Amino acid sequence: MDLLNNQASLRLEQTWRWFGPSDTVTLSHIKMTGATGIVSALHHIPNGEVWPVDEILKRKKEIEEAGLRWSVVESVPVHEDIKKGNGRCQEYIDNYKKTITNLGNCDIDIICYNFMPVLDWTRTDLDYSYRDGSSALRFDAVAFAAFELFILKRPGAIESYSDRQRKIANTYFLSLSLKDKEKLVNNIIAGLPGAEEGYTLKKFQQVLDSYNDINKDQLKSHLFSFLQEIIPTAEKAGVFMCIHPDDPPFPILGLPRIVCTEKDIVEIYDAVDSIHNGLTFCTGSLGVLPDNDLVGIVERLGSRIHFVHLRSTKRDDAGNFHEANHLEGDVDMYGVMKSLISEQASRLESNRIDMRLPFRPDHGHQMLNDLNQRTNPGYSAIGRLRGLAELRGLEVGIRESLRV
Ligand code: DNO
Repeated sequence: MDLLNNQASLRLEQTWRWFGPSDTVTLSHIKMTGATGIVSALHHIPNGEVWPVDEILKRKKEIEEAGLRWSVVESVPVHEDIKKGNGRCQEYIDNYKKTITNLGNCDIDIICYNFMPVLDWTRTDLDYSYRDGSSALRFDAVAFAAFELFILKRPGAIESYSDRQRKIANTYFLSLSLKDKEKLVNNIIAGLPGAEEGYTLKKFQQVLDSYNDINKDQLKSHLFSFLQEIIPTAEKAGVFMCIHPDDPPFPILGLPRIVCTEKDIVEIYDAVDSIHNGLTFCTGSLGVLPDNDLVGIVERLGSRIHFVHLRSTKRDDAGNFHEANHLEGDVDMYGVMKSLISEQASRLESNRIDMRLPFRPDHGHQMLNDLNQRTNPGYSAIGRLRGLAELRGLEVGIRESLRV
């Protein structure tokens, strides 16, 4: 059976993140990858403001004219006031609801978001030399410690480290040139692609300070109040909300983290028991914690997964990790893919509206001609294309062997 060309056969929807008209990987490039869905956001709209219908439709038309579908919004960012439950929190929640309604009215029905304080995803090294000559993203615990202890000089950072860790970080710090230090600061606080905020060092510490009185339980209760407000709106609009896990999935910079484990996800599901309150299943983020049973998470919580990020990470015992090739590293991609296929099959059986279950190849190494291009870290064309091709092959292979 020609699964690739058989329109009737069920497949996970293959999507690709596009950062809008300024992205050097264009819609016509994406078309050639075989992806059919676009994952995008209106990055030009300031965080907290309503996304107007005409702006949404303009972007949608551009995507459709390229023969693609705007499949998922990643992300409608959550304003810091909502996470902190202060300032103009209510106004921003009301705006968020309007954006959900507007997107629903434009037939865009999956919204990914995160609830990480201050920073979206965090890495220390954006051009780690991978063993095959490509360049990868990496989180180095010593470099991170050096940043907060000796560059940012965060009050309270000292308590987060043992004497030994501080000594190692200090030796590392002393080995850095001025240029290396600037690069490290930039990698951490200037905002990785998709993050809507970038900071100067001084501003960064002020923003961290604004979380001084917010512990894990408070942050959680702010998320739950947010969900209680927005999920009824999402239900009415026919929109599936899906929270992205914290990346990395452990506390950094003294900030609380609340979306790291299966238990966290269960609590979020329970906070508002609705299919519209779901998860972006990111294997790369969750996979950094060895206790996270990725296949089990899909088996147990899969019915509320609305969007999937597939990538693999490789961790060591010292708290470092780097991004591996999609079928290597610590993630059991075969097992994950198999459980996603079976989740999709059960949606087909019950004729669920959210049957397409979009995934995207998340991040990718910079390789071949990527190395000569200016691309968003993690989002080069060829590295992701390799990931997509491998994942697509894996899916077809599993379906063929299971005959599903
Ligand atoms: C990183 C991305 C994140 C993600 C947001 C979702 O590559 O996975 O930036 O988009 O955290 O809100």
